Amino acid sequence: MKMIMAVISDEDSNPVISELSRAGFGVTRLCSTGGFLRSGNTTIMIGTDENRLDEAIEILRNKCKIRKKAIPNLEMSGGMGVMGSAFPMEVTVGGATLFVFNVERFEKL
Ligand code: 2BA
Repeated sequence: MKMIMAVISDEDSNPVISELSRAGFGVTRLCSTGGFLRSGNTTIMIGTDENRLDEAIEILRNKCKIRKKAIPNLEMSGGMGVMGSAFPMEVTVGGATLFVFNVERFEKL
């Protein structure tokens, strides 16, 4: 068994989760915050048989849209978080950041 942990945009989370559920995957959604933008994103956990791993990843690929976003220019300020300055910068957001783990044991008690 495999566990996919995917960080996705909040905007994509409902269509992704609906499609995964429709296809019979078990999904857990976690509210998360990106370390760089310090804004909300969604992390989903999908436990699946290895033979359906690519199918789950294909759903993520099809439903997670890549977008450009203008944000205040970011400066890290010694532990005080992210501060804005005058000139916006463009970052790519969306898509999905995936981590795939081997699951040693899976049980429902
Ligand atoms: P954030 O850390 O908020 O990053 C959002 C987007 O900002 C990133 O998208 C990337 O396009 C940009 N970005 C991040 N660090 C940057 C930097 N130092 N300079 C310029 N631009 C930068 P993604 O790479 O697609 O990441 C989306 C979210 O996935 C991240 O949100 C974070 O929550 C998670 N993530 C990405 N890589 C990760 C990793 N290696 N480990 C854990 N979480 C990760």
